[in-house]
Amino acid sequence: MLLQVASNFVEGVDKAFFVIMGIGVFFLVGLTTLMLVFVFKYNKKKHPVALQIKEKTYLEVIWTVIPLIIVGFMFYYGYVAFMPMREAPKDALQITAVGKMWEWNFIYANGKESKKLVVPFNKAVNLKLVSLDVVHSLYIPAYRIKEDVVKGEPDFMWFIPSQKGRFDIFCAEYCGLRHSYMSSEVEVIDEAKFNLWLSIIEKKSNKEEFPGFLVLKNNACTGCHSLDGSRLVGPSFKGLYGRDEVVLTNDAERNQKVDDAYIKNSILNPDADVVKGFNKGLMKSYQTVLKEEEIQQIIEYFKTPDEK
Ligand SMILES: [Cu+2]
Repeated sequence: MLLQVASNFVEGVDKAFFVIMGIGVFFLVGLTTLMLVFVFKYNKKKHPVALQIKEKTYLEVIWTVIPLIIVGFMFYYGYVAFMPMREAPKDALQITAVGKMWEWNFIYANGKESKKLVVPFNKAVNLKLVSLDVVHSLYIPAYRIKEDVVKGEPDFMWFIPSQKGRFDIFCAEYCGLRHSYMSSEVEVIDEAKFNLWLSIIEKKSNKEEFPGFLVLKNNACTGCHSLDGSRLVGPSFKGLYGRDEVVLTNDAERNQKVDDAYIKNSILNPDADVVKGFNKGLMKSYQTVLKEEEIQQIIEYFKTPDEK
């Protein structure tokens, strides 16, 4: 088999695709050939006077009815493949897929969260699609399914994985600076193995239990500021509190120790003191987004030392 059949939707979508492509190729070749034949057969040397044909009703009927039948064919195959996608079985495994700038998070019924989508082999899975910010699109090419994820408008997509293994997940709707990094994967495993995996809920580290950490996560701060020291759009949060930074204030370089006042000011006026080596104008002010209490929680979170 040329193509892997990794989900229950592969056959229908591929059939519609090849029917439409087949018709397209047929007309590309047919019309091109016919044009060349006509150029040769009816050129000016052989036919100096053009023949005018007027009002041939049967011709008009033919070139209306035949294309109608052809597009009817295309519609039929598309419809037959598409309709089952909108009817999820009632007993499907429910998982919430949360998209935010710029990562996917999969939340299971027992509260388990995972960055990759782990599902049992040959069981129907229903993903509830939720966005926390802009429009994303969950796309699993191997399964031939893709659905927009829009904030405030929860949607769903479902599938039955018919092959074990790992398959790519992409975000297929341009959603900002790190859109191209917004990928994940589906991992299809045996049901017994899946149940074991599902039952193990990793304990969060103490630091992640701070309310400030939730504030940072829910506002997608960690999309631009890493927690592990790696460089993203803005400076990393790792070891932030007490660090000496070289900042640019009104284009003048100066040293700044990261303290309460500096953190607060950087949240409210991000462009006031920009850390050297990073760009101005990329972060919005959180003046109207965060409450004073939440800013204090963030500062408390930064104050706690990193665990080893
Ligand atoms: Cu996205």
